[in-house]
Amino acid sequence: MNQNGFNLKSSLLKEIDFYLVTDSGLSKNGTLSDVREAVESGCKIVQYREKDKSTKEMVEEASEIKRICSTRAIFLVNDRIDVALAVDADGVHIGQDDMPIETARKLLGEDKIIGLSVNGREEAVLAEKQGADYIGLGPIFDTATKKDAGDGIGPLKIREVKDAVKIPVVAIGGINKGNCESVIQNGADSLVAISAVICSDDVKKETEYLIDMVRKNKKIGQVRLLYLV
Ligand code: TZP
Ligand code: MG
Repeated sequence: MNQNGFNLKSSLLKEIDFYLVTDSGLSKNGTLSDVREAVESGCKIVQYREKDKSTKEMVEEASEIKRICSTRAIFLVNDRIDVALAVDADGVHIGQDDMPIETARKLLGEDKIIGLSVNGREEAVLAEKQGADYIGLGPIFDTATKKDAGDGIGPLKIREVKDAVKIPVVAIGGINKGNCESVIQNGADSLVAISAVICSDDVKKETEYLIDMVRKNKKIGQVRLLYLV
């Protein structure tokens, strides 16, 4: 529970649709503008991902993002536990080669959110066992945004992972308007689309489109389940 009485972990489970990840190197209008527009369009989770900035710059930018997210969106920091602690972010997103999750948990405490990147079922099951609050599964499709991401695993892998864990599964990597429906139809709780959103002319429009698409396809999935029962 944060100071506004907002239970972050339960809202993470219920409310995530489109998940914004920032990248100042790719952004057309700048990271702060991307965050502002996405949050105003209903995005409920933002991850600040910066690879080349100084720690000082990151702490300044992260405090501004935290202010924009306020009570409207969950705010996570990629990799940098120190930056997350410095600005009292809602949590972090870490990769397989970052700080071990148990150590991150000791530093951040039980109330903060920790997301872990995984590439398949085995890593997903381990992430859940180690206490991850959600997993980022990918790359689903080939992507040029993360040079060392490897080949796309394909949307069918989402179902396999989803069936193996209880925590939310966020799909990432090469997702765009043309392929996003298959991602949700295969069971992802949420999706990240970095370049498809922040390289576009209209971040608001892209965010709204993706949120609508996720909600619509989740509803269709629920109706299908009802008919199967
Ligand atoms: N992790 C796995 S793929 C990826 C990250 C950060 C990049 C996703 O970017 P895009 O532009 O949505 O393919
Ligand atoms: Mg990382």
